[in-house]
Amino acid sequence: MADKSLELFESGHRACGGCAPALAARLILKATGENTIVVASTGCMEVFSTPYPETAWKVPWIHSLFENAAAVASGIEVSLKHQGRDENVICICGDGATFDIGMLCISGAFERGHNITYICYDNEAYMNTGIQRSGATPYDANTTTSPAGKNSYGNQMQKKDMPQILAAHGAPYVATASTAYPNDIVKKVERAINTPGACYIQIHTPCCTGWGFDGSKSISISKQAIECGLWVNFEMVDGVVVKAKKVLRKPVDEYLKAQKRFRHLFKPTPNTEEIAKIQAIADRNAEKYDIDIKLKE
Ligand SMILES: Cc1ncc(C[n+]2csc(CCOP(=O)(O)OP(=O)(O)O)c2C)c(N)n1
Ligand SMILES: [Mg+2]
Repeated sequence: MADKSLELFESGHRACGGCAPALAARLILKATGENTIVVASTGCMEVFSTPYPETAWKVPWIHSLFENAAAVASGIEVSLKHQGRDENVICICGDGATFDIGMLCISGAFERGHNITYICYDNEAYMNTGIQRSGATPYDANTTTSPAGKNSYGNQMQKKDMPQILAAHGAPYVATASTAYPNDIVKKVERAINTPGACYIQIHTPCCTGWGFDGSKSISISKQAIECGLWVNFEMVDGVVVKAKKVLRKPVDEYLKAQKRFRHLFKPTPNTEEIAKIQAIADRNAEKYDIDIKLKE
């Protein structure tokens, strides 16, 4: 087991104060330890942690393109295997890289079943290039390419279900996690690196700049997402959900109100019709993953 006292993702990088993806990176490396090679796609994390000639990574780290981290990781894994080496090969990539442009390479890597762990830090948009929507952007979120205004309530597409897509590839272990629960991230990454084959973890990592909230609130915002059911923390083994975090669910309103990307839903008065549609998404999640704590009558 890795020595968790080690800080393998150093402070002093250039992330925004309160950047949840940076916290996720730190926790991921606590789980993997030093015997690890990280493959990173283009995105905020790569940009803020590796401005040449500096790096925050104290493990071998490689960046190639926005779209091909899974292919790079596949090649590294095969090469290590031939050399009889046992480093953990992990991808740490944004949601744009994962849900959209990298899908082809990810699908291939999971089909071939490389012994890699692919981790998506999901900040729900293309943040590095100026907050454009991605396949992970939630319904009605305001982004620069799904602007809310007179004719639109923001992003009109539903968040793509990546965990289910990768489970359908036959991934032996698929999990979701959140920076609201740091120990849970560490445990799930440990489980993934110790499971042979291509495993997937998707971590909800709020972006204070892109979502519009004060950086001191990153953790409370992640908690609110779980408490209302818009984010569910679960684990799937061989395609079957084996665990999902139960909650005493609150309405989605407070979570939405806390972020500027949903501000248009409350001004000048609450748009009850649109908010009800978002509540229905949370209700569907709750039913699908059976997360509601039922109080005894
Ligand atoms: C082929 C290609 N298209 C577009 C870009 C520009 N680009 C760089 S990072 C990025 C967005 C990354 O989004 P995401 O993966 O969600 O990471 P985040 O910045 O949100 O952390 C884009 C569009 C690129 N580098 N390469
Ligand atoms: Mg992103």
